[in-house]
Amino acid sequence: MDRAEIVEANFRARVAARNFPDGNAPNGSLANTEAVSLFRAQVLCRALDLESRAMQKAGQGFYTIGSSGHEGMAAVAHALRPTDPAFLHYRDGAFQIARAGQVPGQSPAWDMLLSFACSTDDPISGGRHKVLGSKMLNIPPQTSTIASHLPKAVGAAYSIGLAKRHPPEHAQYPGDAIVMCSFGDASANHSTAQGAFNTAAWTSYQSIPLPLLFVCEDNGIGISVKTPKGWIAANFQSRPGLTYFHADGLDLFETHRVAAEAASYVRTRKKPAVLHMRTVRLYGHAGADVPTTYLSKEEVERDEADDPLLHSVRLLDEAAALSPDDALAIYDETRARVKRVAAEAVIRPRLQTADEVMASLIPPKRTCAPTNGPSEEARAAAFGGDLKAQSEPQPMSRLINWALTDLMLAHPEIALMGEDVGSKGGVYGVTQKLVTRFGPDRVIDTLLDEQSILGLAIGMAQNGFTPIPEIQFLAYLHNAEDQLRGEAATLPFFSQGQFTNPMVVRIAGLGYQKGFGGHFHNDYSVAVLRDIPGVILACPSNGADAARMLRTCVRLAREEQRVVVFLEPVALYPARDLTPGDGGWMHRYPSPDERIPFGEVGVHGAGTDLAIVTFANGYHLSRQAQPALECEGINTRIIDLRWLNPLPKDTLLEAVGPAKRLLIVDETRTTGGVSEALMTLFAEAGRPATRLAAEDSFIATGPAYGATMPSVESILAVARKAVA
Ligand SMILES: Cc1ncc(C[n+]2csc(CCOP(=O)(O)OP(=O)(O)O)c2C)c(N)n1
Ligand SMILES: [Mg+2]
Repeated sequence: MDRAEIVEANFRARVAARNFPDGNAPNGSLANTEAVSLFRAQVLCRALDLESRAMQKAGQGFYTIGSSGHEGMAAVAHALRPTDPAFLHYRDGAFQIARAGQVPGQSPAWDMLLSFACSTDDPISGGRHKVLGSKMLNIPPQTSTIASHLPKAVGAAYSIGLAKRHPPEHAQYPGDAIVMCSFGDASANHSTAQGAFNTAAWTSYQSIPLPLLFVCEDNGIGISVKTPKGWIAANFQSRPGLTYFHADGLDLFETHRVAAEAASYVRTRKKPAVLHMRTVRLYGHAGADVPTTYLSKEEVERDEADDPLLHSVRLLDEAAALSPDDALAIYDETRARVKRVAAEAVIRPRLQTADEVMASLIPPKRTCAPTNGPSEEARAAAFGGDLKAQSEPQPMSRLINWALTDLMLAHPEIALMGEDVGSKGGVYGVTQKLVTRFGPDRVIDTLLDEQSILGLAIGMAQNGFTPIPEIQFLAYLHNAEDQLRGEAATLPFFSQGQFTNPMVVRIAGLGYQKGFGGHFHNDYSVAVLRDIPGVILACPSNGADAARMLRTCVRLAREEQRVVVFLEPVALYPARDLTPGDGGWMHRYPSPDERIPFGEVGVHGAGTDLAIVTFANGYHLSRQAQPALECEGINTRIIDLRWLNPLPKDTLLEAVGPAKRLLIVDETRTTGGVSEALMTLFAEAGRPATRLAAEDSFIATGPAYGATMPSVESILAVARKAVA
C-alpha cells in the first residue's frame, strides 16, 4: 500500500473506532457551523490530493505536490478576508478552498481538478501548470521556486499604505487589506526569504505601514532534510520589527483563533507579523517521493497518526458540532463527488501547440485614463532652473532625469525605488532632485537588497502602480534576476494575463568607464535579459534617444502591462563629445511628446558598402570610426539597434537595406551576447555578417579597462577586412 492509502485507511478506522489523537479542547470564537464548513474545506482538499494522485497514475494528471497535512490553512483563510491578497505556499489547497467559500459563485473542486488535468479550461493558468491561484480570490499563481514570492508580498503590503496616499488608477487592493504570504519551514532559510523578512522588519522598524502576515507552515522537513528542532521559533521569536504568533495547525479552532489575532494585529497596527504554524506532511514531498527512504517508519507513522482531519473530527465531536459518523459521511460523499467531477475534468481540452502555450506570454493591453501631459505651471514648478537649461545640449544623465520628471508629472502612479536614488540622486546623478520634486513616497530610497527592490516593484505593480526600480549596476542584477525571470515575467503567463506586474527596470550597465572600473561596475553580460520570454530590453546610445525611448517604455508598461528593462550605458551618462571637444554627444531635451516607437531602429548615413549594426557604446565608437572609413572610400551606414530584445527583425533588415557587407559591433560577450542573435538573424535572412564582439571575459580595471571590448581601432580593422 502506498502511504496515501494507509493514511486514508487509518482515517476511516480511527474515526469509526473514535480513536483520536490527543489535543486541546475546542477553544476560540469559531462558531460550530463555521467549524463544520472549514472541515468540509479540509476534506475537499484531502479528496483533491487523493484524486490528483489517482489522475497521475491514470496518466490524466501531471503533478502531485499536495496539501495533505496542511489542511489547517483552511482556518487561516477564514481569519482573513477574501480581498486580502494571498501569496501562497504550494501546499495551500485548503486555504484556497476555504477562501472560495467566502465568495459567492465559486467552484474550487472543478477549478482545481481542471488545473490538475492541465485543461485549457483551468481558470487560472489555462492548463499551463498545476498552480494554486484565482483572480476572484486574490490569489496570484505561484511558480514552484520556493521563497521567490516573499519579496513581492512585501512590495504588495507596502503598496497598500502608499495607495492610500497616492491612489493609482488601476488599484486592486482595498485600503484596509492585509497581505498574507505563506511558505514552508525549509523555505524560511532561503536567502530570498531572509531578505524579505529583513525588508519587512526594516520597514516596520521605521514605522512605515506594512500590513503583512507571513505564515510559516512548519512540517519539520524540506524534501528530506529535517529542520532543526525549535529553529523556526528561535528564528522568528525575537526579530525586531516582526511580531511572532504560534498556532498548532492541526487544531482548527486554535489555528483560527491565533490567525484571527495575528490578522487583527497586522490590520490595525499595519505592522508585519509571522504566524508560525505546526503542520505535518503526509505521504512524502511530491510525486513518487517515498518518505521511508530518508525517515524511519516510526517517524512517518508518527506524522500520519497526527492527521489533521482526525484532529478536526475529534474537535467537532467535542464541540458538539458534528458527530464522527457524520464526519465520515462527509468524507465519503466528498471523495465520491470529487471522483465524479474529475471524470468530467479529464475530458476537457488540453493545450497542444506552442502557440496555445505562448498565448499568455504577452499580457493584455489595458485602458488608461487619458493624460494631457503636465501643465506649463506644473513643469515650471517641478523643473525650476532646469527648465531654462532644457534649450541647451546636455549629457544623457540629465536628459534621463528630465524625462523621468516629465513622466512622473504626467503619471502619478509612477514610483521610483532603488539604492541611493533619493537624496543622493543615484551614483551618477540620474535621479537627482527627484525626491525634492516628488517626495519620498514616490522616490524610495530602499535598503541594500536587489531582490527586495524588484520585489517591491512587482508587489506595487500588482496594485496598480507603475514602478521604475533602479538596479545600481548590471552586475548586481544577477543576484536578483530570478525576480524578473521567475516572477515578474511568469505572472501573466501562469494567469492568462489576469494578474500583471508592469514596470520599467532601469539598470546602469555595460562597460567603458575609464576612471571607475572593474568588472563589478562594468558588466557586459546581458544573456539573462535576452532570454526571458515576454521581457523587453531597451538600450539607448545617447540622451535624446534615451528620453524618447524611456517614454515609450513607460507607455508599454502602463498601457500594455509589459515588463521592460531599460539598460542605460553607464559610460555614456556624462559623455559630451563624439570627437574630442565637439560636444557631439550632448543633445537638447526632446519635447515631452516625442517618442521613439517600440522596435524603431536608428540609422545614421546611407552608405551601401558597409552597414554596421550596433548599439550603446558600440554605436558611439562606430560613429567615431565612420569618418575614417568614408575617407578610405567605404561608404557606411550605422544602425543603432536600440531594442535588444525582442530584436526588431523586419525593421533591422530593412535598415541594413542594400549594404553589401554587414558588420555587427557588439560590446556584450561573444557567448550569450547580442551578436549571437544578430548573426543568426542575418544568416537566416541570407545576409552573411561579420561580428566584432566583446571577449568572454570579465572587465579589468586600470589601463586595460577597455581591452576586452570593441574599440575604434578594432572596428576599423574589422570593417576594412569585411569590405576587402
Ligand atoms: C529555490 C528553490 N530551490 C529548490 C527547490 C526544490 N524544492 C522544492 S520544495 C523544497 C523543499 C521545501 O520545503 P519546505 O519549505 O519545508 O516546504 P514543504 O514542502 O515542507 O511544505 C525544495 C528543496 C525549489 N523549488 N526552489
Ligand atoms: Mg517543510
